[in-house]
Amino acid sequence: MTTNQIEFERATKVLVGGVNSAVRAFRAVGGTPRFIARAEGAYLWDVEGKRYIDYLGSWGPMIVGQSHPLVVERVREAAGRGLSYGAPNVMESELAERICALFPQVERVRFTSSGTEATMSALRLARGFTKRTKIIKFEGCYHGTADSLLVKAGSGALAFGTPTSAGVPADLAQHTLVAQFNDLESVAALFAQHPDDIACLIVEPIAGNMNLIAPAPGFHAGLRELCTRYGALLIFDEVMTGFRVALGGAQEVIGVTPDISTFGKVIGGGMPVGAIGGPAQIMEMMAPLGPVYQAGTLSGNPLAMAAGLATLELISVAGFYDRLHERCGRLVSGLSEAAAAAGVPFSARHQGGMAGMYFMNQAPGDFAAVQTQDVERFKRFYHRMLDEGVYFPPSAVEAFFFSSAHSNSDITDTIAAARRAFAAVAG
Ligand code: HOZ
Repeated sequence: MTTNQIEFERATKVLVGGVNSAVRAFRAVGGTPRFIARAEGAYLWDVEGKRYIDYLGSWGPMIVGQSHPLVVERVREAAGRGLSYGAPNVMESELAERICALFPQVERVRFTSSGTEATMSALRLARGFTKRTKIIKFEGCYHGTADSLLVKAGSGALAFGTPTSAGVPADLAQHTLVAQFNDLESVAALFAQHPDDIACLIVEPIAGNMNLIAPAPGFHAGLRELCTRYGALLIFDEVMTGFRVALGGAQEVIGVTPDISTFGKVIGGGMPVGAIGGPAQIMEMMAPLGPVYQAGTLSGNPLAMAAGLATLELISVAGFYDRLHERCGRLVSGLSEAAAAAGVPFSARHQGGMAGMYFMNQAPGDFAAVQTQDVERFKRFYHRMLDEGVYFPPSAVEAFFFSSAHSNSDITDTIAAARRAFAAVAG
């Protein structure tokens, strides 16, 4: 047995399925998960000492690469001043000021410890603010594991064939209305059916949990118009896209302003964090100013704030996102060319440092289309790439992530490995 296999067997005896987040168990690709011993720059090393080029990036946060010296230094300094206070610290205000400056409609921020907590609290806030019960989400969009949002969810839930989780009471699920991404008619029909009952519509503005699905032109403008017309709040879940596809998130790319935004991942620089942001009028419905209760012992944790501030400093340098987009584009084009050379039906696309690859000829535009890719071939490709020392997210319905730490030779090496892997899985 390999050391990874030994460690997985050990883990399965004490951790559910051997993991602490379902998608890590490799069920969607088969085989043994790699146990990571350390990470630096663009690389991960497993417990066997094998090095991988890291396109998982902890599912998004590691936009400046792993263990960036500035981030580590700031976290060390913060740790020296205490790990958690359960009382205010100045870094919370500093990070909130940065977010408010970058997102014009965000006047107030509430930090949480995870993206799940942020989206869950955003729903409660929207329901409290509008005094309505129902929400709209999209099939295949994933917003973490709050009960109301685990209905027709994407990501791990989708990969494992349980997009609607057991344990979500039907009484609650009935208030989650499900529309189709990039299909405004499906949204308009729900609003027409429930004109006075919909508190909010939550959407990943660039969907990243049914692989990466780009919004069709006018889709978000249409959502904005419908929400305004029916008095529902528009929530952009930017946990994945925020500070990842552009400094101002997907809303900067798309040019549509939501009522509430949720953030996570990059703003914690790899530490556990989430945030809700919006206009004061809405946000101040939250405790201690308003009746919507929201709280958390570790919210605004000093280490997470320090890591987030350092990461924001690094990504705010002029030209950062142009370079990230250009270099990620080079990788994506190289993958497409490698697939074409081997005659493998394949497509790929990217925005900033977030990308999608699809084992089908044309990049999909909706949930139904992404289901038609050749998942079996993806699985074989996935393992070939792992053998080659390239670590992509272990599922055909996940996006992958590029960082400023990836060098030209990382890109070249990845494309060369892909050429061999595509050749092996052609036919
Ligand atoms: N948002 C990530 C998947 N797309 C979360 C990863 C996880 O579930 O661990």
